[in-house]
Amino acid sequence: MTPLAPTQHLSLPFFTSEHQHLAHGLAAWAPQQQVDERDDRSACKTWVKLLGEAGWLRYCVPAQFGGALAQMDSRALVILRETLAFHSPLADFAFAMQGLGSGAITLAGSPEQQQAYLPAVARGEKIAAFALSEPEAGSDAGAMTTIASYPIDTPARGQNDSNLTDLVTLNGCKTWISNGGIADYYCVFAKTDPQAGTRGITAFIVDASTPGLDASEHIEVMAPHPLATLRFDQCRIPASAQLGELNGGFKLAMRTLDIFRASVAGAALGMARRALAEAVSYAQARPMFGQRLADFQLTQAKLGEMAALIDAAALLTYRAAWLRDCVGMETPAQAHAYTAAAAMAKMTATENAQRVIDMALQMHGGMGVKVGTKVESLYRDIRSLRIYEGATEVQQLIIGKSVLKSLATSA
Ligand code: COS
Repeated sequence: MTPLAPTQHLSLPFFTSEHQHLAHGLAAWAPQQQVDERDDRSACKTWVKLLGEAGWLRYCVPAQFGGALAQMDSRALVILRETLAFHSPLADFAFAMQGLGSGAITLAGSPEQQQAYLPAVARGEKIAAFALSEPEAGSDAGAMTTIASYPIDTPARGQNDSNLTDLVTLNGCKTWISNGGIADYYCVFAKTDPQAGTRGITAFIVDASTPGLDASEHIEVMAPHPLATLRFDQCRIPASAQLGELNGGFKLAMRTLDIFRASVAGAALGMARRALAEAVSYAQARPMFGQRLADFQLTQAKLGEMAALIDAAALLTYRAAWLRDCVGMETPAQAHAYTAAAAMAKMTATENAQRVIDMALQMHGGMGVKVGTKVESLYRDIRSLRIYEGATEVQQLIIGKSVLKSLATSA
């Protein structure tokens, strides 16, 4: 029987009664869904449809465009991802990518772009994707080489809006793109001023059916989910597809990733909580040397360590989400505090979850490595979270820079 996602932590002062209501509703809904996940692409589409129909995707966009809340709420995102990941990491993936793939439109889209994409994302009718990484530009996102060229003499959007039908041409390659191949559109980041480094990148919305875009190269990974390489070959889009300011794409990508960083920590937390639940139930049932596995002090010590690792990650995760929701990011000091807190949460929650899941697997003995057991799949599911949306090493860098900056300021 599937265990219920724990909800005791919702009494912490980070959360309101609305968050509690959301968590209880989702914790009851999630185990009732039966999705055959053997084909990750069709399963992901099914999850998007189910999540859309049940209204959970409405937390990915603001109320003005069909969302559940006036503004995106980090604590709600954390609760949603934690609870979904507890039940199905693929359901969490489907949810998260709707948010990440629409986040830049929420932050910087024109009213027309927001109206054209966000309500459909919230209903699960359009599948979204975020295309930043390239074969030689992962952590170093600014090193991307995909080029977006405006015809000579054609102003970019915002400079002269009468030229919105002029075409921008994309050439290059994006890889590790989640939802690649099943998405209806991609938020693509490309160089518009190749000499200007991170200040020469612009975002564009590219519909999946655009000629010159090939998303057919599926990448197989250890925890299957839709992932592809995108190739742009003379791919022409209207200038009206420009998302946000010309050459403002790098900051837009960073701001989008910032919103979801705390929620990646939430997903890791959900997987770690599930591993602990599996370990406890196995230890209580498994007879060994005339008693139960749970009666051994060695088992109790491990369970204690797992619980503490989870709580440490949870507190950092909820703090980061609370900072964004309740303190805000209006001033540079606030934005700086949140960015560092989100990086700490993402790093700690994903690293701790990997340790917790490994301990749970070890406790299961041979059963832990048997394909099809929950801890075996969690062991594969958690691994990529330490890499994507800013690897642990990138989070260390962000935190380190922040420490230097704060100490220099206070000295
Ligand atoms: N919000 C807003 N602006 C930000 C920002 C943030 N979170 N982080 C950086 N910026 C701004 C900086 O303020 C700087 O602005 P100016 O040009 O006005 O000075 C600009 O962006 C460049 O910042 P920086 O010099 O720190 O850029 P780096 O190239 O050194 O990159 C890291 C820093 C490594 C932190 C960044 O590239 C990063 O986060 N990489 C990970 C990318 C990632 O997550 N990849 C996975 C893809 S999605 S699965």
